[in-house]
Amino acid sequence: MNSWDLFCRVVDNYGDIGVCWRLARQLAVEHRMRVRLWVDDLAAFHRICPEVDPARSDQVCRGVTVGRWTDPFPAAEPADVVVEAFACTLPESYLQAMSARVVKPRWINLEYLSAEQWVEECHGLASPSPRLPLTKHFFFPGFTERTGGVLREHDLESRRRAFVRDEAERGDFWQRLGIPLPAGDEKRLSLFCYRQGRAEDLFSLWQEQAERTTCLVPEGIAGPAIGAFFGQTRAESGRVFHRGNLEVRILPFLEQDEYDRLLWACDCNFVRGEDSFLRGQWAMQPMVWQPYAQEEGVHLHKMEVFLDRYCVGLDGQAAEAVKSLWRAWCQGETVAEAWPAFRVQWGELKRHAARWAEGLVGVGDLAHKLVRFSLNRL
Ligand code: TRH
Repeated sequence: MNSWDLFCRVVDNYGDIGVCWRLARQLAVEHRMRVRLWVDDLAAFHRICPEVDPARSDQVCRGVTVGRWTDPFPAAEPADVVVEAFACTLPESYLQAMSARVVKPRWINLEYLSAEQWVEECHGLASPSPRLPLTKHFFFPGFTERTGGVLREHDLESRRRAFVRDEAERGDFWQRLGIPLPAGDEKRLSLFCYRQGRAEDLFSLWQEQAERTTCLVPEGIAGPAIGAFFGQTRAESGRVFHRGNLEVRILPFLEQDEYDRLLWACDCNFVRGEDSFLRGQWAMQPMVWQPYAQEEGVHLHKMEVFLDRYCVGLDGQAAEAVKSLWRAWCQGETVAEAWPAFRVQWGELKRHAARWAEGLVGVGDLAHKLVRFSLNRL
């Protein structure tokens, strides 16, 4: 079970490729697997990994072979283990090649991360193909030991700890971004969100706060709010806007490991979707999550079940502050009241974030569990 093919379709945004790229790297580096990652949109991939050349159909990047997923699909010998990320539907010619193998490949569908209870029951279920001699297994990431766990590189926490303890390393980081070191009472926040969040409310509160606030926004995010609040139509990377005690800086989209450092370096992080959401948890700072919007408010339910888990052990007021802010932020309601209550709780929320992350280690690393699953369970 040494060769792996991972298939990723970039639906929209960066979560699909973000998760697949982390997993591919982990399988190659930590588990010494031969990994091929098939991606249909190399331009999106290039934004989180600038080493990937969108013009090349076949390349090796950090130990992973990256192939362009074209239609028709190129002739390729199937790997021992085939991971279909997020039900992306394998190319027919590749499925036929899998069927033709004497020893059939392990075929695993990697699902989205969810805190819902049913995930435990569905994790590992088999689905025999009605027309081919192949069986697909469902692998569900999740927040309990009985799920597929969450992605966590073995050295993640040691790298994070070294970074937060080493002033010089943090200084180098800010310098690379072209941002001065934080001043005495300044607070830094990263803001990665969808359109429904009322960022202009936050800007309005932060400009009036006694402390200085620097808000770091990836290029292309919160554009309308920035435009409306600062009266600017251009918000490309490198621009800096001021009003009152608030400074908003537009960052280029960062390489994935550099984005992790941003989360470690900020006092509070607004995260979204799946991958930044998890990285926000490993950063051990107060965070605000916006799930990816789904029909009929399914995402709001997912947020509530996560909140139920996340708030265990938080004192009543702090838990209420988290819930109120996340709910308002996700539903596009004003955060004018919820923000100050949340800000007051930062000390408690930071301690809690560390406890939460320590507990999360116990659910197991997804890449490790996936390797075991491919060997034992099928
Ligand atoms: O981009 P997203 O909104 O992705 C979403 C979700 O994953 C959602 O579940 C999925 O259904 C949908 O896509 C199709 O948010 P997410 O999951 O946080 O992914 C962003 C990725 O981009 C993550 O790997 C972190 C990375 N990133 C960088 O590498 N550099 C950056 O500067 C930023 C802001 C993000």
